Amino acid sequence: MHLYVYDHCPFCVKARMIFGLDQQPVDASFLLNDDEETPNKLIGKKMLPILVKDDNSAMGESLDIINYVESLSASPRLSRESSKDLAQWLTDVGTYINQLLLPIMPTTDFAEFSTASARDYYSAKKQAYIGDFGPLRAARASLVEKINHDLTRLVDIIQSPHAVNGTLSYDDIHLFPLLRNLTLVNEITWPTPVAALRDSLSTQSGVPLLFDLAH
Ligand SMILES: N[C@@H](CCC(=O)N[C@@H](CS)C(=O)NCC(=O)O)C(=O)O
Repeated sequence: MHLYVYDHCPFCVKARMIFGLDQQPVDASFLLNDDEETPNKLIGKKMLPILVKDDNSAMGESLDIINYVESLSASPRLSRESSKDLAQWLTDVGTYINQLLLPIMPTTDFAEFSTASARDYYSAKKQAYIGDFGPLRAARASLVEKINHDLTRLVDIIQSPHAVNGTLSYDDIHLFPLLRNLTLVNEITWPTPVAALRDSLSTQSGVPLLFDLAH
């Protein structure tokens, strides 16, 4: 199987996680962000992640990919138990976190942004819906303050250092990509239980954190 991803993309991280958690081998490659042809050919739209299965059929949508990989496993890893408090927390953080993270992405040394045209493509597309990156970058300190506060609220929601609800669930799949992308931001203050969960989910899934690329 082959998985096409962008390294910055939270949905792609969800898909990458399940291969590690289920110990299912997969080849993965990072497409340039302005490569429209490859995804269009595979699934008829410009969206990653995309899984090309062993029979050469292609599948989009991170949750469909996760469910497919789980269906191949003799012992699926993910409980469907979900936490209302975590869902609310993710909704709250979702109201502003892209304002912090999106402007950071194209200035980070990700494979998908290794050409100027790929970086420009991303910046133009994202600014068209989120607004100019300039003012958002200027608001970085206040956005960091907000997420640092919200990370302290997350502590009470975490049940175990190895899984947000105590046993691995779809909630871990929803939470980890955000924690991973926050490792790009040097000024984040990590409460110990949040850092422990972040590190454990990285180890369990085999998806590395991004501290080396932080700025
Ligand atoms: N519902 C999709 C969403 C995937 C998605 O939004 N992917 C983004 C990257 S984070 C994408 O490919 N957007 C098109 C683009 O970047 O041009 C899923 O869960 O897989």
